[in-house]
Amino acid sequence: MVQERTLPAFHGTPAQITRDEGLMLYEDMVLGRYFEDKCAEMYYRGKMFGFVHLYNGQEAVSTGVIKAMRPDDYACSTYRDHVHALSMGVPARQVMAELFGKEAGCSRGRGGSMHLFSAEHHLLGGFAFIGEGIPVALGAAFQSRYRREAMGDASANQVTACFFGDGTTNNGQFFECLNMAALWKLPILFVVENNKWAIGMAHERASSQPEIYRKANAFGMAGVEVDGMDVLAVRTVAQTAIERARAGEGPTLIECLTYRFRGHSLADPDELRSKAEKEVWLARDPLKRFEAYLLEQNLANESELKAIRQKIQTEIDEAVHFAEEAPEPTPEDLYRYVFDD
Ligand SMILES: Cc1ncc(C[n+]2csc(CCOP(=O)(O)OP(=O)(O)O)c2C)c(N)n1
Ligand SMILES: [Mg+2]
Repeated sequence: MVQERTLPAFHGTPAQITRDEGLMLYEDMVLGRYFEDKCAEMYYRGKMFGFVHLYNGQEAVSTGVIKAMRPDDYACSTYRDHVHALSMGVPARQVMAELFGKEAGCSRGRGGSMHLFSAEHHLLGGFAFIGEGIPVALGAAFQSRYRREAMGDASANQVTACFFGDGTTNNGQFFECLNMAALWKLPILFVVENNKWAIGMAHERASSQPEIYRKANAFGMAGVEVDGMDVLAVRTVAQTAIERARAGEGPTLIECLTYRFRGHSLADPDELRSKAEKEVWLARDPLKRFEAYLLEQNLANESELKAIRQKIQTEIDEAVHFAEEAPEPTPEDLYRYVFDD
């Protein structure tokens, strides 16, 4: 048996969430999972081009953090961005159309899988370069504080969630931005999705201190590790961090221990990770665990959960149909959106 850094199973109590909250969280996780499964299918059928990085296995992080935020809060993603976009409320059809390179996509078909963006849904972008989103998120958090305190706009109390991977925490931008965020007490959550691997590099081989949350300490920042396969555990930690950020008490570094169920991208044969390791983590599937919790706690019954799954499947089939039918960008528009009109 491989030794894995996991946290004890989270024992939620019925009072912890309401039935409506439970169903909302479940629906968001099913949406993320089914959307990605459909992407794999479409990619292998030659409908999408370039690199496509899926989020299967990590759903509890996106749902746990983003669904604890307000709709006017901000999120910044990486190239593994489809599910963050969906949790932020970007319609599945707009995300799918973007992956198909269509004008109706959330980035007008110019971005593709790694560059989802929606001003309307406060999604600050997916970024192909690792760590590139961290200073962008820092800027979003800075403008909230600046508008509120320097410009007297009392409504400017938005919080920003910045997602990135374990490998990315060895990049300079991570350290620079943590320093500034702590110094200026910015309303930001640095959410590390520690899935143990950076393409084919094992986290322990690349990091002098593999317990990433401890790095917060160097900046006088709150740091916490959480079971990233447990949506309620993530949600609880996120709620505390969001409250702290909104109250002007500064940032939090949240390390979510999670795992990706597929290769790094759909072009990766995924031959480096051991079968034993994969089995340990597959047994902790966040969607299955939460489903069992909802049933055990009598927050939902099997037929209600099935109805949600069917509803989401229909939504995704419809998104594919929409993306297939949507027009291609026209050649005359090749230089549009390159510079601000
Ligand atoms: C600045 C930069 N350097 C290198 C790369 C190549 N690269 C793409 S993904 C990746 C690994 C990132 O791993 P991690 O941060 O753990 O995220 P994960 O893929 O596990 O979600 C690297 C090094 C890149 N995209 N950008
Ligand atoms: Mg990783």
